[in-house]
Amino acid sequence: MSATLATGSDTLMSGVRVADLALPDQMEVTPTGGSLGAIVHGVDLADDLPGEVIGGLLAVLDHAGMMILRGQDRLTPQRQSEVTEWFGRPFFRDTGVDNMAMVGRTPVQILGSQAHDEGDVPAADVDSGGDLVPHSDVQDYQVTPNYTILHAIEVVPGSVGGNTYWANLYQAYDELDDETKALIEGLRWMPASTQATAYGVGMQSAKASVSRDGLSLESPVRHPVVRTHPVTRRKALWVSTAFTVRVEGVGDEADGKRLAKRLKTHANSERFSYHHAWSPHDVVMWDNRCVNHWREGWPADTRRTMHRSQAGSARPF
Ligand SMILES: O=C(O)CCC(=O)C(=O)O
Ligand SMILES: [Fe+2]
Repeated sequence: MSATLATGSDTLMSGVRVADLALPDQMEVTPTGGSLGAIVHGVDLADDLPGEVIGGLLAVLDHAGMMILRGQDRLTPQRQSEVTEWFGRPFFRDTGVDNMAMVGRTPVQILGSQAHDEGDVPAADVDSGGDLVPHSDVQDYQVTPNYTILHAIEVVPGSVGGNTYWANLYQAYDELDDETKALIEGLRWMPASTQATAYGVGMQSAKASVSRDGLSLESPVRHPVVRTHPVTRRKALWVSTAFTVRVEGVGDEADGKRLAKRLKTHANSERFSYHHAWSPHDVVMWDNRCVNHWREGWPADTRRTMHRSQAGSARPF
């Protein structure tokens, strides 16, 4: 299989070499050697970091698609929310049917199947602990978050589950045949509605809205099948298993669903993916504009807690 876009010893997912980013000496950046991502050493996010280090982190993430910083045990939720703001305005779901649980009053979300034991969080508004299929975040919205940040607080051994996977969607696009590239150029897809998405994952506020208004499946949102990244200007095959219902502009609805299915199957090919087995206080950041992610569930009697934040947003093009 073509490995032209996989990361090499000095090459990031976008094709840019780490050396060409002219990073400050303090930062040590190692591409994972897999299909995307880089590991960053020498940066403690809790420190008062100089601007060139923060700028370096932003540059690495834009070119690596995903970035791992280990051992961030001094990162408080408050500091995570400040770090998140380096990447743009914090992003929150806000339609009223899709509330997510927060860490107390700090604007950082909590993902963890046990969170409802610990306070005033409605049980159904927290993570179910189940498998999540490949997606890019919040594709039920027209304006979607650029970046997601997870800080692992409690983890389960990778052997019992809870591993997270990411996929390189530039590579997925590049490996399409020319005929398919020509077919999908300029096409758009319709995602699952926010109400259906929130209802599907069991959020209380969505249940109330569905019992009042019924379940509306059609969404006004349309996204490009081929998304261009604003920094690297590379093309990504931007479809997801969780959200992409049908492609429009190719025959009837059944044809649109068939094409969506074919593209999703391709985007989910194992060779595009990289997986991470979590340790406590790993921080992983990813770029929703060019990678998909998914994760394995974990046993109900074990605890896994993530602090999650998102920043920056744009209308995909
Ligand atoms: O729990 C995880 O590892 C990832 C969950 C997820 O899809 C997300 O945080 O956007
Ligand atoms: Fe996600």
